[in-house]
Parts: sequence; structure tokens; C-alpha cells
Amino acid sequence: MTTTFASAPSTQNDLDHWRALAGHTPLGILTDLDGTIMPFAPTPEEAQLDPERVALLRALTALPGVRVAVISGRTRESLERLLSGVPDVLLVAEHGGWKRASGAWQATTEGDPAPLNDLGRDLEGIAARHPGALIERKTWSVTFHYRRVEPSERDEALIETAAVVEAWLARHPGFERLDGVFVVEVRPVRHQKAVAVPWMRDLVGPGARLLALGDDVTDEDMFRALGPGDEAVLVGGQHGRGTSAHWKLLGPECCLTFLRWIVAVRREGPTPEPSVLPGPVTMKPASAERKLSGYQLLAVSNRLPHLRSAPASPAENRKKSVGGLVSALEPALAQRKGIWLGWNGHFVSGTEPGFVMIDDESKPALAWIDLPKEWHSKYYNGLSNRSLWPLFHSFPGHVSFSLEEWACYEKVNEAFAAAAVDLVGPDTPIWVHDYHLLLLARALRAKGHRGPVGHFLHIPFPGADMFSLFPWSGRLLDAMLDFDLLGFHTPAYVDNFRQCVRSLSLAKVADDVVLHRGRRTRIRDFPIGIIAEDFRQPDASDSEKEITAVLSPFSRHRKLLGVDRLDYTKGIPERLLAFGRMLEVFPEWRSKVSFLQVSVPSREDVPEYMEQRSRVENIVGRINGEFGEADWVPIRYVYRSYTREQLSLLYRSADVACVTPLRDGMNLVAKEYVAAQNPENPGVLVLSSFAGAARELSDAVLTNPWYVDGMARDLDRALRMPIEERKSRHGKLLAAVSRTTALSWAEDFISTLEACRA
Ligand code: ADQ
Repeated sequence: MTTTFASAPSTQNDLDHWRALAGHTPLGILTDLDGTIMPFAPTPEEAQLDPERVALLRALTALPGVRVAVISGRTRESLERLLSGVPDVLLVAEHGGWKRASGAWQATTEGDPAPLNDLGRDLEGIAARHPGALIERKTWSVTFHYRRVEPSERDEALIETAAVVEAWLARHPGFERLDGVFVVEVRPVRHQKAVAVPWMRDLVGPGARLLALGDDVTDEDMFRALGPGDEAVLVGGQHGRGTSAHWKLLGPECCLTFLRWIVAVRREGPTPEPSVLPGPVTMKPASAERKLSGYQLLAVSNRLPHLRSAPASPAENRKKSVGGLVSALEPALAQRKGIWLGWNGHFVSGTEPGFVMIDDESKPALAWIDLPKEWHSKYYNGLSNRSLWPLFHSFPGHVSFSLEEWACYEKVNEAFAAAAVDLVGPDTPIWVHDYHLLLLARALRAKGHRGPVGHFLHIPFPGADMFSLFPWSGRLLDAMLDFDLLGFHTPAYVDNFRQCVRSLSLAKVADDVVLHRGRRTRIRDFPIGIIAEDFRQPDASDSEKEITAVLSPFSRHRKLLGVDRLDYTKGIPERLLAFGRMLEVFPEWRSKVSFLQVSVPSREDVPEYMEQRSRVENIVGRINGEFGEADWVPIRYVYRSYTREQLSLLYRSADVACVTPLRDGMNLVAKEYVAAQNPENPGVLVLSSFAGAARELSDAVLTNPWYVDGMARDLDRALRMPIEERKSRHGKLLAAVSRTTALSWAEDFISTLEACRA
């Protein structure tokens, strides 16, 4: 994978700048090792510093007026082994935990690393399930390496790791998590490569200028600690975060050439040779590259579809990494030379978003910006998930509004628009996803974008009464009408939108068109589909073994299944209560039927979601305590993510799926369950009438999740349903699921959007 920073060739000014630094005395060079001056080896132990590199480091350390330090995350022993041939090099190990000028190593902090042992053990358990993963334990840190995990397995490994690490960090506030290039490390908050900077400055002496080189996010700490007159160079730059370096080198080989050039400049003087600078190049906004690449379609969503490195929170990645949206958009983007822009899950340290970065070798091509943490918290946790999400799902009790968060939401939409116009030409169609970016068309127009801009809302659009609670409802609707096309899951949501526009007397509303400020906005339902084949024949592989283990306690029982993100809109407590009520009212089911609830962690830093978790766990405990027997646990509750193959096996094994959200835009689990069934002996779908999917899947057992007694009766009915009825309902449901696929959904939206150009 190549991550491309937009870049420009070096100029005479660059050359003069670097000659001055390379020739400066005294000069301190701080360099990272792995990924900077030597390429990554499959495991840290396999790495070797070849004779050419040893010779170069020796030559650098022998230069009068120059000191060289290797600043690494490696252990003291491993640095000593690798650099034994470079006796004069200064060393910093464990990301600043240890330093050695001459003589013995010195620890830079005091503290107790013992609690890391428990974390190490838990992570070993995860590594054992993911071939290629390995755990590295140092004095002050535990690192999970996943470079050698199969790419298709990495998301899963990361999601599990992140869950364990986050839970551990909540109990150990003196430590922090660091996501590097295929590594997740936990270390004391105080340990940073930054400690090397003042230390080096002291050692080099008065008037020192420093040059720091590194490829990893840990090197950013060092870069930020540099002073005026110093320079930071990002090597390779795969870490994907905003960087404070102004220069970049393409990779370790370029880095070697550059260091050789420094040796030559110091030995031979600034003129006449070497007259060409073999790097670094200045980092520039992406616009120059965009003109060359000519992307024909841009998709924009809050998060990027694929994990680019460790997830910020496990659940945030789950949807995109396993969901149908990626599969739906991938072919459409590939066909049109498209690119996908999103947030990468990382934060920049400053107060402005990072550079736009492009990875045009991934499929689809990806571009991303990283946001300041505070922006993200206000825009995402705040306005998106504490205002718009509950409001649009008609949960006014969960809503909170803040002017500051709204202002930040506007700012983030503008930042996305700025990135978008850097990536594509002014006439390129842009497809925007979901409630995080409802102001994007407005911001794009302000930046001169002329091409068609469409929006698809993945969640419900509320009725006018509900919508009017939003303090900035007029401004929001007004901005939404800058889109050329607004897509919703169902005609009912389209109708809600129409009513809202009418109630605000903002515009002229015809059937599927709104006219406003001279712009025509088409409004239409585009019910999202799945790729049914993906759920039909799961491979009997390792995933099967794991699912067999999950299901084995159920082998003698009929099975009910719930699969959801742990979100209050999904109605998980209500459905468990209904199951409890069923056991009470129909005692004949006791010891004969079990409920498996699989929940994926979600938005765990939003308080409502933490409450939801403990509420669900309480109900599970209560029902199991009340009805359980020595050989029967009524509810098994699993709080984790599964692969698509594993989910398919779960779906296929369940007699009844309870897809009972209190409100849901569409709900893909309902469709996936139908697709996964054996047509000769299908299970029964109990589906909430308040899920968007209920419109297409009207042959399910439709239930009202707000009415626990009624839902208990519906569960009983589903369990008793005769085979003929099951087959007949399933046949109709499968036909509905096959009618609109994820691919036809994307094609339909894009071609409608392209037609808006006319
Ligand atoms: P979600 O609210 O996330 O999506 P949903 O449509 O059900 O809801 O999609 C969930 C996806 O996550 C499914 O593809 C499912 O397979 C997967 N999933 C669930 N539990 C999982 C687990 N334990 N492990 C792994 N994967 C799991 C939002 C809207 C929905 C709308 C979709 C798509 O809220 O209403 O249907 O977008 O537009």
C-alpha cells in the first residue's frame, strides 16, 4: 500500500535550506530505526542492520561537529545488538523510557510497570486466535504487532485488541494507547520520544540545530518537541495522522541516500558537489496531484470504509469493515475511477485538521483528513450522536443541544468540503453519506463546487414535530436543499422530509422535487440492500469452530438470536424483557429455548451507551437468575464483533431472529438473516414494525417492540410456526431481499445523481 502525501519536487530554495542545515555545526541527528533507516522486518527479532547501514551510521558519527542518536521503541538489549557496530551512537530505547549517552543506561521515569502483566496475558489470548499476531513485552510497555496477520483478519484482531486495551486503560489512567504502523502499544503517559530532544540539545552544545527523522506516530512526539531552526522529516508517512513535519522522504532507501548526502556535504563543503538534493520534498496540499489523477466520483462519509490502522473505538469500525456499504460502493467507485474521503480515526495534535492524504493503491482509492480531538468530540459525540441521532430516531428524551457543538459541526463540514475540493474537479459528482455531513453541499457550493452533490441518509428522517425540536432546524433544512439529490430508505421518511420543508415554508414542494433558491432538489427513497450471496454459504473454516463453541451450550435447545450494535434504538432490553415474559406466560418453553444476544460495542464514550450496556447486563442477570437451571442458561449474552462468515453461521443456526429495534433507518441484520436461511428449513424473522426494513419484509412476523406482552406472544408464535408457513414466508422474504441488492442500490443512486447534472 502506498500512502501518498501530495508533494512537490525540491527547488533551489529547498536545496539552499538543506545545505545550510546539513553543514551546520553543531548538528544533532535524531533518527528512528525501523521503517526509517531500515525497512520493517516481519518480526522485530528478525531485523538486522546491514553492513551498508552500519558503515553509514559510523560515517555520520565520525563527522566533526555532529552527534547521532537512534531513538527507538525497541528494548535496550535489542538496540545494543543491532548497533553494536556503531560504538559512538547515542541510544534512546522504549520510546524514551531509557537513554544511553556513554556508559550505563539511565531510566527516564520511575513508576510501576507490573500492571502491564495482566494486559499482556489478555493480549496473548487474542494473539493466539489470530495467526501472525505477536505480543512484545518491554519494561514499560506491551505491544500488539499485527503486521503478519492476514489483511482480511486484521480488522477483527484490532477490534478485539482495542476492546481489551480500552477496558484496561480505564482502570490504569497513568498509561496510554498508541496506534502505530501495524502495532498497538500501551505505555506510560510520560514515555515519549520527545525526551530525546532536550537531552540531545544539551549533548550537542550551544548553537545546536537538530534534524529528526521518523516514520511513526511515536516520532511525532519528537517532531513536536523540536525548536526553531530544527527540522523534522517524515519517512514513508504511513502512520496516516496529521504530521508536524514539513518535509517527507519516500521510505528508508531515500532516507539512506539523504543521510549519505549529508555526509558528502560535510566532507566536501557546500559546493560544487553534491548539487542535487536527493530529498526531502516539501509537503503541500493535495490539489496538484488531484489534477493529475482525475477522479470521476467522490464518496464522502464520516469514517473511511476500511481500517487504515488501529480503530479509535471497536464499534466504530465494525460497521464499515464488515458492512455492505463498502461492498456496495467499491464496484461503483472502481468503475468510475472514484475515491472515498473520510476521517481516518486519528487525531491531529494542533487546532486545525491535518493535510489531505491519499492512498490511491487501495481499492477503492482513499483520502482522509484527521481532525483535532476537540473538534471530533463536539461534532461526532456531541452534535451527531447526542443531538441528531436521538432526534432523528424520535428519542427526544436522549437529546441534548449545544451551540458550541453546532458550531463545530459546521466547522467539520467545512473541513470536509475543503478536502473534497482539493481532491476532485468542480464538476465531479459527490455522494455524501449520513447525518454527520448534512451541511456538506452548502459548504461545497461556497467553495465553488458546481457538480451534482447527493446525500443518502442511513437513519430515519423524523416527523415535522420532532424535527422542529432542533434549535437550528431551519438552517439545517435550508442547507440540505443545496444537495441536488436527497435519498432516504423509505417513502415514509421522504414524506417526513417533505412535511418539514412545508412546515418551514422554505420552498416549493412538488412530488419528488423541492425548488429552493433557484436549485432543484430531487427527493426519493432508495431502500438499501445487501449482497445476499455473501450470507448464503459460509466457508466451513476456523470461523465455524469458533461459532460451534459459542453455540455448544445451546445444542439441546431451540435458539432465538439478537444481533445488534449496542444502541438504545435497537430495543435490546425490551426484547430480553419480552423473552422473560414469554418464559413466564408460556412455562412450557423453560429449559427448551435459549436466547443468544450478540452485541457489538458502540460509541462507548457517549454516556447513554454506557447506561445501555449496564441496563442490558442487569436484565440478562435478572432473567437468568429467575428462570435458569443447573443445566440451562436462558440468555447467553456476547459482547463482541464477528466476521461475516461467523454471523452467517449464527443466523443459520437460529430458529428465530429477533430484529426488534424501537426505531431503525432500515436494519440490515433482518435482511442478512433471511439471506442466510436454509430454504428447506428456514428460521422465522420477528421484525419490528418500526424498522425501515418492515416495508419490504412485510412477510416477517411484525411486532411492536414497545409492547412487551405482545412481543412475548409473537416470539411464542414464531417458535411454534409450522414448517409450511415458515417456508412460504421465507420464500417471499428472500424474493424481497434479492430484489434490491447493495450493488443495485448504489448504481441506482449514482445514476440518479449523475442525471441531476443535466
Ligand atoms: P446500523 O445502525 O449499524 O446501521 P444495521 O443496518 O443493522 O444497523 O447494520 C448493522 C451491520 O452490522 C450489519 O451488517 C451486521 O451484520 C453488522 N453487525 C451487527 N452485529 C455484529 C457483530 N456482533 N459482529 C459483526 N458485525 C455485526 C445504520 C442504520 C441502519 C441502516 C444501516 C445501513 O442505523 O438503519 O440499515 O445504517 O444504511
